[in-house]
Amino acid sequence: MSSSKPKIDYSLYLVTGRELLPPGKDYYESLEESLQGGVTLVQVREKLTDTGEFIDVARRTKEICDRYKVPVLINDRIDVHLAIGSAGIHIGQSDCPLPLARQLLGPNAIIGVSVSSPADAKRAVAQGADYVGIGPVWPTGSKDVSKKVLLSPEGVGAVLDALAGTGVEAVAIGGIHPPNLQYLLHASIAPNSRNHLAGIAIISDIVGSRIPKEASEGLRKVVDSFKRSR
Ligand code: TZP
Ligand code: MG
Repeated sequence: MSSSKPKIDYSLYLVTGRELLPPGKDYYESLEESLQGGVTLVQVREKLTDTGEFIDVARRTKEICDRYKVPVLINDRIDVHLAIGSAGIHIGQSDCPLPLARQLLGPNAIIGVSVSSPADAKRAVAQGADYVGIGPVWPTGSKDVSKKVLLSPEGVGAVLDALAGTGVEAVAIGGIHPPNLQYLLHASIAPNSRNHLAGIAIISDIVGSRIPKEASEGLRKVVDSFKRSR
């Protein structure tokens, strides 16, 4: 087991969601194709109530990702993270509080937090988050965001300003697809600090694709060219 914190490439962060697979498409096949297309980080976010089943899915997911040297994070479930030895977890605002998660997992686990405002982001930084997921940016079918404020790229930029100089990286999430990606990356550059996104987190554009390799390649190309230009 590694004794130091892994360095994470947040460029193309795949969040899983098996219910969005096209009919007949196998979850593991889709995952592997997306890794071939350039996914750099994977979060297992499955709506499984059976813990044994969740552990099986997470373990197999990690076995596949290990072959591509891509780290795996587990949504919310500290027990599943510990069971499979993943790189860390991702928590929402009403999941296990970050200070407790850090205490339980130790300094070397990656802990990411969902944030939707500059205040959320500042709190996450103060409490030791490794990265934040900023969203929802736009409407999406993969999560009920009906009671959430949709941030738009300008709202993402305000959160990025709050992170400037902290060393905490950020991805955006929610309704991101090829036609709006370029706009998101440029329009979200923080107005006061020029801080920018480290990457994007995606469910449906990749998981919902019949050809996840191509979907991932397309997104990755845009992110890479944006990051090269900064
Ligand atoms: N958190 C905010 S929006 C969202 C999550 C998990 C879903 C994003 O999925 P998609 O399909 O990429 O819009
Ligand atoms: Mg959660």
